[in-house]
Amino acid sequence: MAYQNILLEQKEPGIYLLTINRPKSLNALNDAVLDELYHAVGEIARDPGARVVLVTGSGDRAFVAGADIIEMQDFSAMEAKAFSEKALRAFRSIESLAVPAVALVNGYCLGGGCELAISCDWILASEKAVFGQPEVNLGVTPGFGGSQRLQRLIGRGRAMEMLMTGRQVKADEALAWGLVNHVYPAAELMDKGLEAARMIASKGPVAVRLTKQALQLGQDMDLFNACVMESDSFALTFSTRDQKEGMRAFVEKRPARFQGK
Ligand code: DAK
Repeated sequence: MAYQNILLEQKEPGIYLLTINRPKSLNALNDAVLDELYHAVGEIARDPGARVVLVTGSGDRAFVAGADIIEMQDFSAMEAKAFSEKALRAFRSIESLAVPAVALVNGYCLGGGCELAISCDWILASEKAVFGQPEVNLGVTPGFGGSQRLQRLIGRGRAMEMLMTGRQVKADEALAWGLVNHVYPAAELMDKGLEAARMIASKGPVAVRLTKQALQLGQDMDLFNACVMESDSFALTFSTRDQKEGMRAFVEKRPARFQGK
């Protein structure tokens, strides 16, 4: 598929960069972007050599400044529902992607943009990043999972505050709240993202995938069953060549050469 609104590139073997590319609209998410995003994530999912995807926004002003208000303004309730479901499908595909997804937030990260970022596995931010859920300013609720994912990520009180006030949360506060993992000068964000991606790509690929799966599946399970599920993943890794190689390399005091098998 030829994309009009996103860029999908493989920066290095196994390392994908997915860029929302509507800089004139501060990368606002419209119907077409959501379709392309879903399709692109499917492409990555079908690549057995994929190791990690970095998700970012084009230009130096915004990650994504929300759902496209121009497109949404005249929606009927049923059109709004279809739009919301399209976003939920795309974001769920990132969340359930076997390999890790890391958001590189390079500017405004509002509404649907914040909902996209928190569908990734973690967030690296530039000092210019600004987070917010300003839906209440527009007379609507979040529609792309924000009210649910945000409270699971940063706790109920902080999520309530962001969602009830629409207040913009700057990078340093987002760091203190655990919304982002690290904050970097804007010029360093991409390099730091690639550094993290290389680190992930150098690890046992099956182990990385199963670890993501364990965290994703386990978060809504009771602790006992979640630990049983983790134990099964652990056991499964012992059927891989990577486990043999990883442990042999440790014993032989050399770097492991993983094959993802
Ligand atoms: N949609 C469409 N265009 C946008 C946009 C957006 N979200 N954000 C910015 N733009 C466009 C602006 O219209 C402007 O276009 P031109 O006028 O140049 O043609 C261009 O991007 C540059 O923006 P500004 O001129 O406004 O730039 P400033 O630096 O002055 O301000 C800003 C930057 C990010 C503070 C400002 O643009 C802003 O407040 N943007 C809107 C932020 C926002 O409210 N985002 C949407 C949040 S709501 C649902 C329920 C809810 C939702 C979806 C579905 N269902 C139940 C179905 C809601 C989701 C949301 O995301």
